[in-house]
Amino acid sequence: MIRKKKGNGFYVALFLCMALICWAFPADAQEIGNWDGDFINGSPPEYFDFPMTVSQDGLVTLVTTCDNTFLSVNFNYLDVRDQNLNRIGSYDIIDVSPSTYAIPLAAENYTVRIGRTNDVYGHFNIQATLSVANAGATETENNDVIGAASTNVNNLFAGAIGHWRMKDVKDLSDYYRLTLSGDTNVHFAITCSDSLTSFSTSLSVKSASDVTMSYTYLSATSLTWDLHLAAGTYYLRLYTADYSKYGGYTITTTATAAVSPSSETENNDTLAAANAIKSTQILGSIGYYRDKSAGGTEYWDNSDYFSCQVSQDGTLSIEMLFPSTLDSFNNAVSIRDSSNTTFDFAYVTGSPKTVTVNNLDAGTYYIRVYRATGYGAYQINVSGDVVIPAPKKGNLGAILPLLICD
Ligand SMILES: [Ca+2]
Ligand SMILES: [Ca+2]
Ligand SMILES: [Ca+2]
Repeated sequence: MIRKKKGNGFYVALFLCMALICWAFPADAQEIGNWDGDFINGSPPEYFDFPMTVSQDGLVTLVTTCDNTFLSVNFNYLDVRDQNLNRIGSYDIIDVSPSTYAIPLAAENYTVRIGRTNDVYGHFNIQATLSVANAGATETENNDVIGAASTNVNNLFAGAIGHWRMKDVKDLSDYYRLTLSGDTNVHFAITCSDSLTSFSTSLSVKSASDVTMSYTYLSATSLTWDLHLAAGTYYLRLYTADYSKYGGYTITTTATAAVSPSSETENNDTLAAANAIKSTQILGSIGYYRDKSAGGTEYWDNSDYFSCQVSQDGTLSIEMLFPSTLDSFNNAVSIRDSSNTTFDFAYVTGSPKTVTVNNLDAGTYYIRVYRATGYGAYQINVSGDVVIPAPKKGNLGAILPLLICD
């Protein structure tokens, strides 16, 4: 028989078929143990131990098949033991064959013990299978406390909680670090196992000092969560307070800068900390949530101050453009003097909004954006008799003397 050499097309097709099969039929539970033994009527041993390695967090199912002479409602048991041979959680009574027992276990080494306490006897077989909680897990255990938080590429936070590690010890808490370089609209898309959904399972955003700033519940297998966070380092914590809950979860993060480039250097919340404008166009953002423990007195960015120089008998005019998320009679933009007295203001409603003050003495004046509700980016176009300082010499300044020497 003449065999034709298969072209690349064949392998591409084969790969596509395999990919389709894998997609259509997710990896089944994998066998991690298959053990046999015989209890002898009236003679030892009274139990058998089988080592079992769990490679990833998941649900381990133990199916025991045995002779009728071993069946009992009182005199036999099957359990999983930890590294100290202490029983973890509950156990199975084998009163029917086959008998099924499932227990969520973390990645560890365990011992499966089958035993008897009376003269039940006969042959048994135990099959152990592992159904991995999250094949795409990105967490690095042990991440139970804030100091051990994982940092993940692209802020993809995927893991599992609720699995036993040893007697009386479960993985109930996973921490992740999230660092933002500026005001950011953060969108979390969360999926989790049905066995984990609960109003006792929470996802919280925490400050660097481990104080909960906001939280949501994993009350459904798919949900979204939107936060508006200021620059800083935050921590995400997955936690379940319900011992019956376990499973995998995946959180994908979409982080969108509120404004880029920003004209602001926070914290600019007071007149004394005003940002001197470097251009007649100001780009800023307000209403973003902060980690108060990292400095500042308020959780929210509620005030932005900018300063500018106006020439003698001058006019200062500002035009503010803003999105609907900031549009409110609770928010205002104003022009102020150096004693923080308001000359004129406008509510942040119906973008764009203009404020103009005339006949100013030469000096420094201030623009204040104040927000009580909402969040978002804004643009302020400054006009009138405003003196913008020449930009500071950067690298050019360092190069110039060399040119002169030449
Ligand atoms: Ca975990
Ligand atoms: Ca701001
Ligand atoms: Ca501010």
